[in-house]
Amino acid sequence: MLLPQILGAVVAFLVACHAEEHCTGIPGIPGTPGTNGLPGRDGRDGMKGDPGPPGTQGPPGGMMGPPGRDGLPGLTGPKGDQGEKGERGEPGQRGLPASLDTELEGILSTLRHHIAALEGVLALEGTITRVGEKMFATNGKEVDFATVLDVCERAGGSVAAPRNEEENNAILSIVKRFNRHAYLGIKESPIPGEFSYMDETPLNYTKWNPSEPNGKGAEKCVEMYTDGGWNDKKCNYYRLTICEF
Ligand code: MAN
Ligand code: CA
Repeated sequence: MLLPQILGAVVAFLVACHAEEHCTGIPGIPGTPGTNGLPGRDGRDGMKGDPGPPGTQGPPGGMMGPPGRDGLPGLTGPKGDQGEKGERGEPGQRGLPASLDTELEGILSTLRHHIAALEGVLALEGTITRVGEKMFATNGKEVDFATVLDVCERAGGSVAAPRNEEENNAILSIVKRFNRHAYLGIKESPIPGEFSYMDETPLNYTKWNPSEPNGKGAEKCVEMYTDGGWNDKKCNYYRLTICEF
């Protein structure tokens, strides 16, 4: 109770007491105020506030990782096509004439000697014979004409074709040595009875046996008899292989 109120109460009491016969004692001084009570209940929710400022941007959803390491090398691929032939190189330096190069002369002399020795052995066996620039040779085998052609070409030569009497005799020496007929490098042209060399040039020498050629287109190859005479003959017989080089 505040001081003015307290004084009011005292005054009111004194006035009342003075009016009556019997006065009761003076009321005591009001006690001290009590302690505060417990906090009251929560009040009602306030009004909704304004929206806050936007937040900072977060990290992107699926970020790409760093590149991986290189893989192992692959298998070797197939060989490529052959390139085009290169241009011809510059000619080399001119050497000494063989006659002035003593070392080269020595080598040549040895080679000549060795070749002469080998030729001698083969001639002794009767498998080769030399006529001028030409050499005739046999392997001693009897085969059909197509095989003679093939064998001679593979050896780097061609089927023996006599261009004159001397060459005919050289081939004859091999025919006699093996006692076998041999096909010659001569064939019938599309005109029956007309014969040519394998390159189709006309014959410049012949040694037909009497009454040959008589095949009239049915005997397209030519064989040499053991007396050196020629006979037109079918190409599928087995005859001695003789090549020329
Ligand atoms: C066989 C064949 C012919 C040849 C005559 C010769 O018939 O060899 O090529 O002309 O004999 O009598
Ligand atoms: Ca004939």
